[in-house]
Amino acid sequence: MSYLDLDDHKAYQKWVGYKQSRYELRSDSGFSLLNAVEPDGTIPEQSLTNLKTQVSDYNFSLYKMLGPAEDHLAVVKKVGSQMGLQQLDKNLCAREDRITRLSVVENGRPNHYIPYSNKAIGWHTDGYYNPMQQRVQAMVLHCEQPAAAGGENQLLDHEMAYIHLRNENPDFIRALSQPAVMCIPENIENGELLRAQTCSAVFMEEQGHALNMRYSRRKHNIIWSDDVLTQEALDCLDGFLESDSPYHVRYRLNQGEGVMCNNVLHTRTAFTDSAEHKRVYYRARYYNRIEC
Ligand SMILES: O=C(O)CCC(=O)C(=O)O
Ligand SMILES: [Fe+2]
Repeated sequence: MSYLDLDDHKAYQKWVGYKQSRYELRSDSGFSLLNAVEPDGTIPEQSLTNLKTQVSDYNFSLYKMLGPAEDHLAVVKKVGSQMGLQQLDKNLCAREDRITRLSVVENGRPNHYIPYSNKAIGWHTDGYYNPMQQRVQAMVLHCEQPAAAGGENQLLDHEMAYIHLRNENPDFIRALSQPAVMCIPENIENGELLRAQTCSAVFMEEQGHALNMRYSRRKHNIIWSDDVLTQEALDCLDGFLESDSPYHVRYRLNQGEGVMCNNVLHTRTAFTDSAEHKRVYYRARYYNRIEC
């Protein structure tokens, strides 16, 4: 039996109680929001324990490098692998090693994708358009350099969104667990098929014990089931995402800081670059989860 089983109220209530007790720890004075990483990307033992415990509790955790990195890309790779992340996603715009450098690109191919602009990005989980067999289950987002202004992220444990919806109406979970509730049309550029249409559920159970979420608040280019329940579930989810719940975390990454997560919901605000402060982030997406 699982807490994700809609008929198992006992397991569900126990899990909700557990999650809440873990969230209470975040306001303790000893709570470590930023966990140390060495400048070469090595994670000290105590830090690794903290990071893993936090990912197990909240599905995300933050780190901070103890000194300037020579090579941020190498750090991201190393940090990911110490968290047990190996299966990197291939992405249309990723460099050869499959980790994407995100910065404003004035000219060039990725120009029309929002991540490569200075625009805000709404609530989403990464790779919501990937084929099901290439589901993104974890990611690392790392700041090499913050913008001159703006570019803050919000993070929200997708399990808290699930709990909010299920408490409102368990049928919302049923609707959003339909295997084709969300369809992303194919991506064709200059007559070339870059990605076939993909349809999937929003909520799915992974390996019998973990929750994965595929979602984007973008209205453009997503076809949702048009039944009433799905629409109501989406309204309820939108309302929660736009609220200021105790589970929403707002944070602007400084140089050498990053987030590692089991693909939680996140956003970024718009930003302004200057000549000395051009925002550079790295984004690594993985097909496996951070297991603790
Ligand atoms: O630039 C950021 O802060 C986040 C980017 C992001 O969420 C994405 O590219 O999926
Ligand atoms: Fe993202």
